[in-house]
Amino acid sequence: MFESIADILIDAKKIVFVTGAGISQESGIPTFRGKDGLWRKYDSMQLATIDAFYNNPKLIWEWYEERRKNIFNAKPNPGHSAIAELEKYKEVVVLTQNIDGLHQRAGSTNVLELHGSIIRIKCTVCDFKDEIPASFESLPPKCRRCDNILRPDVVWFGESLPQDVWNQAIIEANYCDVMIIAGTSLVVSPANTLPVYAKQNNAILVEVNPEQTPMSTEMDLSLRTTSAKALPNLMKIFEN
Ligand code: BJW
Ligand code: ZN
Repeated sequence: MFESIADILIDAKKIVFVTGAGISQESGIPTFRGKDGLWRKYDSMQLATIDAFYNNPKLIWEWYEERRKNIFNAKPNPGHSAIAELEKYKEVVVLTQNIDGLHQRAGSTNVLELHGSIIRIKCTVCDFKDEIPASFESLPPKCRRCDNILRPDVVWFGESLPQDVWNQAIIEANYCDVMIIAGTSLVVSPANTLPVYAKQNNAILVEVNPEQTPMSTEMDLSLRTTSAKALPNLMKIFEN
């Protein structure tokens, strides 16, 4: 099995990764739907929708601030590093649903953040956007341009993905030789359609996930282990 992936990777010109919360699990960041997942503990509709935010902006902000601190203290794991390392040998694009910035901190240079970023803020009214300062005076923070409340620059349920990012993600999925799908349950649309675009254009699909996903039967290969174990192993084929 390993030899067949090795051949595929060595021949590939462009490799696209589609990543989700599972790739950061070994950095100590909880997933959403797994055993210790956030949506097992909290109701997603009470925390990850614009209605929930307007209902209680302070609560939502406190939740994001707690997660931001955890993410700030986390480090990229060998899965993130292996993807970054692969840029030495191949054209690599990372399409991530994660908002944690760990791919970039590991050194990946071509990352499209489909669901936004926890380190950015945007205004609920005007087009002000910025990086989050070290700390806020009070929550929810106010826009310095129009004095309305700011929100985390992330994509909640029922909201569109950033149009330019999504359009580029479809292009990347259409034009890759190999798509490696790591650490995502593939239940959230539209990100879960990316492997379909790749498959329609004859890309090889490889899944890295200890559990099955709704698309497992479409994969050319499924590695049923964690990304911090599987991805560095895959990259060993380029050594020597
Ligand atoms: C490991 C591992 C290890 C563990 N190594 N692997 C009905 C009403 C309204 C909307 C909808 C509806 N029906 C469908 C929709 C659309 C909706 C949707 O898909 N909902 C489904 C849940 C049903 N999608 C949207 O609303 C999206 N927008 C949209 O569609 O716009 C058009 C539209 C507009 C209006 C109405 C309808 C449509 C936006 C989706 C935004 C998702 N936002 C979140 C929160 C982001 C901010 C934050 O973090 O706070 O994004 S939700 C959450 O899910 C987060 C993730 O990015 C996303 C995906 O989760 P992911 O990454 O796959 O994680 P998990 O936990 O699900 O899976 C982890 C996997 O890793 C597991 O498989 C493990 O086995 C594995 N694993 N350890 C490798 N060590
Ligand atoms: Zn504003």
